[in-house]
Amino acid sequence: NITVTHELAKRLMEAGGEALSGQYLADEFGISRTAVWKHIKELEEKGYTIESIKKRGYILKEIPDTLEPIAIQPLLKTAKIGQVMEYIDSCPSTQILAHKFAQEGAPDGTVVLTETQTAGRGRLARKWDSAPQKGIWMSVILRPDVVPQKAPQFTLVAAVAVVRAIEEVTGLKPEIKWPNDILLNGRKCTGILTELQSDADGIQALIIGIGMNANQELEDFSPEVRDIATSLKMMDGKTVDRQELVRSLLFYLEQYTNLYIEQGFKMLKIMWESYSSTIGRPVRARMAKETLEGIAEGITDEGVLQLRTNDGKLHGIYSADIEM
Ligand code: BT5
Repeated sequence: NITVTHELAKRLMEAGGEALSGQYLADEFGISRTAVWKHIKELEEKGYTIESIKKRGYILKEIPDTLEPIAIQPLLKTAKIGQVMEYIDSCPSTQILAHKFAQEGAPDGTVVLTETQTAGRGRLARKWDSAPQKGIWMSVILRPDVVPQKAPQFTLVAAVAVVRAIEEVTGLKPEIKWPNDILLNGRKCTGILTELQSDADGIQALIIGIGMNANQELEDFSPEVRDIATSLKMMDGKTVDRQELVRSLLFYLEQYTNLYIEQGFKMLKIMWESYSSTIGRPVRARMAKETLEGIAEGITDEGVLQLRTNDGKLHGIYSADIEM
């Protein structure tokens, strides 16, 4: 059954290249050595490369490049986020799926992952380009006990988590463009979309969508975004381990959402500002009804952008597209 295969993959991954004997595994799971062998075959059919050495046992050599839970969860360092993981090869949008799962009662911390989206979306119904197997297209369901007005701050908290994960896994140094873009060399490598399910009792669920360009080449992007987008691989020429990236991202997302819920935005604001490419710079903020130009002076404790126009007036910007 699936849980034994899952557990076996976990043991092999944790063994970190050491051999585990068939007898040891059989004893651990209370099954026969033949049954262990069958589960090994099942993993091989999924694309795992497992070496079996006479008298010593099984060594995991390679894991397929997939975002299936079985490849991610064993080494996941979180208590909550990602403990439940929904995976689907292809879907219109993980946001749509996550909304549905949330309505059906999916627990706090449920993660939805896919290899490609046919109708990936950004803010204001804009399209999100989601090349198959090249990125991380993910939605996280959170059920924090906070008022709906705080929802936009989760975008900023998630942005800090994204930057930390990219730094940790690749060594690259991304910047945050308020409110939801992560940039490398001025090009967008990640977008964040926070949506809300709420009623009279408050927030039922927050759906945090994260789209991260990992291993695309320029030609993997649609012509519309080729001039503005980049991937981690395009920055340093290295194929990034998407599984490690997801684990790191979920780890920091848990750390920082906990910090936010326990202590508010104060600490995170300091981190956010240190990664920001917006603050202290002249910017143009395009909003639904007007466009303002001025200096982005900072963000408030609520995450509202403070923009000072040339006439000296300070404006609080809640939502806009920023041009620099
Ligand atoms: C965003 O919107 O940046 C939020 C993107 C969220 C995507 C994730 S993927 C998993 C989850 N499921 C979904 O369906 N969505 C979430 P916004 O700030 O509105 O930016 C959208 C704009 O970014 C588009 O109009 C394009 O100009 C540009 N764009 C589209 N795809 C891109 C890509 N892959 N990389 C960089 N830029 C892109």
